[in-house]
Amino acid sequence: MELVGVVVTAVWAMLPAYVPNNVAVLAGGGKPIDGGQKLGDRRILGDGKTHRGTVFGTAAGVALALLLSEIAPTTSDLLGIQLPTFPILAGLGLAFGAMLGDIGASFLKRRTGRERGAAFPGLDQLDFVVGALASVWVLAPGWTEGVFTPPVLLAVLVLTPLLHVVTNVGAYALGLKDEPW
Ligand code: CTP
Ligand code: K
Ligand code: MG
Repeated sequence: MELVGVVVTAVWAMLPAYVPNNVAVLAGGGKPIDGGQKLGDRRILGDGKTHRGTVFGTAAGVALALLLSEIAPTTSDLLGIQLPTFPILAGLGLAFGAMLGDIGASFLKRRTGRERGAAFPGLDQLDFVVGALASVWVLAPGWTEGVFTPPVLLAVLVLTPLLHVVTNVGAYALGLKDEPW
């Protein structure tokens, strides 16, 4: 596959994992997942991880996966690149996995003494990628191995931090997010 094909496939395949965290920012609020509980003298996760954000974020990612599956044949013809469709377990793995990765990162942030909203460079940009890839590999291993070939995987690892920085600075500039990370 040519470079353009690899890059387009990488972004396409990761879209259901990119959307959940951004939707959670818009939909978040209400009861925190950790119920306000602490581990030692710090919150388990903090007020930034809510049931509502997680449910709406996951649902948005799954919905996008279904939509992409619908338009995959037409888009593939248009671009001359064979784009994958998403079995339901693949969509769920990518979307919920992205949320899980972000939740796991908050757990680590609290354990390392970082308050809600504090930056953790590196972790902030890759937590959801690791969560999404690990989850989709567990839920849909055959699909994952077929789509995330070594070049596509490399493109994901290079492009995602860049896309993450751009989206979050954008959301901050628009006043949607409290911090630009
Ligand atoms: N959000 C949510 N539920 C999630 C993830 C995010 O409700 N599972 C919402 C919260 O309103 C959160 C906002 O999206 O404040 C921004 O997400 P994020 O930057 O991940 O959370 P932070 O508030 O920065 O908290 P943390 O330090 O734990 O990452
Ligand atoms: K985060
Ligand atoms: Mg944050």
